[in-house]
Amino acid sequence: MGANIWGERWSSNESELAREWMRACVKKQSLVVLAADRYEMEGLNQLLELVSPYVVALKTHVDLVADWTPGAWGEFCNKAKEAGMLIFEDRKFADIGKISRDQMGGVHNISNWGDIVTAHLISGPDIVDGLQEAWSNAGRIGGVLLLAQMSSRGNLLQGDYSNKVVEVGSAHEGVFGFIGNGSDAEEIARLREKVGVEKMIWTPGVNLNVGDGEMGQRYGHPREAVLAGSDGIIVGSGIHKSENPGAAASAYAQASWDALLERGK
Ligand code: S5P
Repeated sequence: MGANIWGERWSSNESELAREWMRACVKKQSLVVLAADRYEMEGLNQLLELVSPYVVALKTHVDLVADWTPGAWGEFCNKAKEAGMLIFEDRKFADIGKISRDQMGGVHNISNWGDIVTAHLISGPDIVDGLQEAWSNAGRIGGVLLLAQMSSRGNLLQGDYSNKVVEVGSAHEGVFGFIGNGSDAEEIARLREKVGVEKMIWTPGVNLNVGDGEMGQRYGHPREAVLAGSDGIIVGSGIHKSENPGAAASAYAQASWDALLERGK
């Protein structure tokens, strides 16, 4: 399943996680990654119930949850997995390899439940090895999304730095893909050209209402992002702040899926 829709992206891809992502997208006819930025377990659980059929990956900021406990979190993650979602902790690791590895443990024990994490490459490539070692020690597989671009105004992930992230990340098996700037289709298209067909590009900064968001956030349209090369649209407030999160998630799923079909690979 997936060959007709993802084309070469599917047929030439050997990454287990990438294939799992592509397969799950086809099953749900959606490229939606939900940024579940709610700050209490009750709100998170409610949100999950409303949006499950339309969401393919659940993006968390575990340290935002005020009433977090290992038990409540474990149940929440299990529900998401049962509903066919990958779990993506957007931790934006940036430290040296061994510390990043150990930060996958600690209080939140991310390596036990996270399938994907974000990292900056600012400290060098060992960060990817460190994160992979943590998954390996936990007996699990996982993938790193490197920040190659960002959606926020004035960010420094540009030019040579951005290119270097793609160069190093593309050659590393532990890298699932890259974060691109969903608010700017031209930037995504340039990123896709450098990334090639193998690695994923997931894009935050998308909203059906394009324009400026809170505190320097910027939004582009999900359709434009996918047509330009995004494989996963990361949507936060467009869904969790909507009066009807289920209907909103369905609309984002439809927009992303239609755009993927239009893109043709
Ligand atoms: O460049 C980035 C990278 C990320 S991962 N810009 C972002 O906004 N994000 C994340 O995407 C951010 O941490 C938040 O959880 C989500 C966007 O949320 P929204 O409410 O603006 O859609």
